[in-house]
Amino acid sequence: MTSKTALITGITGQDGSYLAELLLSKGYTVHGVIRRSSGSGLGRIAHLVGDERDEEVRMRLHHGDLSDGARLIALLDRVVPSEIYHLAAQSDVHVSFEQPEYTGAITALGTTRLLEALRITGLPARYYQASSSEMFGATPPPQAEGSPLQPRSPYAVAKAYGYWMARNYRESYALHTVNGIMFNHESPRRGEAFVTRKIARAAARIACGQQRFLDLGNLEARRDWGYAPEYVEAMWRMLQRDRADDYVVATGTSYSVRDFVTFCFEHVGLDWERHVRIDDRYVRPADVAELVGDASKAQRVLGWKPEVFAPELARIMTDAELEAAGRGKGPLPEERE
Ligand code: NDP
Ligand code: GDR
Repeated sequence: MTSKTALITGITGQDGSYLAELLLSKGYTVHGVIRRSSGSGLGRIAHLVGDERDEEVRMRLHHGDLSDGARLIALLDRVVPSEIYHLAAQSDVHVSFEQPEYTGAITALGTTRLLEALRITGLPARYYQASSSEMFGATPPPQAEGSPLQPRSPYAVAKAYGYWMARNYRESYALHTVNGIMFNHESPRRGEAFVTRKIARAAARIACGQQRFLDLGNLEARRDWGYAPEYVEAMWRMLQRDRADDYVVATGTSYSVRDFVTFCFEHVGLDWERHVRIDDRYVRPADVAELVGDASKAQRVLGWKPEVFAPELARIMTDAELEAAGRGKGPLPEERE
């Protein structure tokens, strides 16, 4: 067990919730930054939140926002973390086409605000930057640490900026900054707008008679989908190394959106072609055709390797949705016998 203190931005998100669990299990005191008006609420971390007055409670939440640099400085001053995990972002690629300026203000400049807070406070904390495979964009697979960044969305451009800022602060000010270049990772806690969760949820709800159709965009896009709890373990391992470096984290396999649909629908015994409709609203102005990560460096240096691949991931997510649908309202009225 450790007496380390970690600060997590984006603690209410998918990764933040798994990372908080992991760090608490290792004995860390965990401080999380939450927005006063959270997009996702405290649902994913409700089971970790205790009575703040209790000295034994090792998780604390603080209001803050990536748009507010002064608050980030005050928070670092107060919390004095030994490790900072910067996970917060406007993380939805599709939304980034609708809100490119906001995405830049939060996902790109929010990173600079936090790095500046670290530089100004002078804390010797290690810093993790949630970089993304989306940065590779048009670069053909397999993508590794040295592959060119050719981002194809405002989100990816913002992440590429954050990636370079983290490297720049390492080189200019000797800050211990680490980029985890994470390929897609999913779980039952994935946001509902992301394609895997949307598919798993629809398959389960259709099987339970609670929904009829699933509207999707590009079925041909191929992604390297891994399991989120394994990916937060890689984040932690990166910060335990004395040398600050950048690592790709991926499964090395790719499947199409159509494949993922097939896995989920087959799992509930349905023919997806009877339920899936193509809707142009979900087609992006530009999309990334295929991502397949080469995580051999993470395997060699961090001893990290994936255990869960897309077919099993689809089953895990669909089972979770079946359970949720079972607790739901039941079939649509007109479908009841
Ligand atoms: P989520 O979308 O689930 O979570 C995003 C988090 O950021 C939420 O806690 C959200 O808070 C917070 N946030 C958003 N805007 C602000 C803001 N202005 N100020 C403070 N907090 C804010 O993302 P994931 O957990 O899936 O991903 C974590 C990080 O990793 C993100 O940076 C993402 O871009 C990146 N990434 C994710 C990958 C994936 O496959 N999941 C792959 C590669 C990178 P709220 O609850 O208030 O909305
Ligand atoms: P992505 O994930 O853009 O890779 O970003 P998402 O699940 O949104 O899309 C994956 C692929 O599926 C196609 N697609 C659809 N996507 C959504 N969301 N909804 C649909 O209806 C739909 N139909 C087809 C998309 O066009 C795309 O090709 C995620 C986020 O978590 C980022 O924050 C992270 O950096 C990257 O993964 C790695």
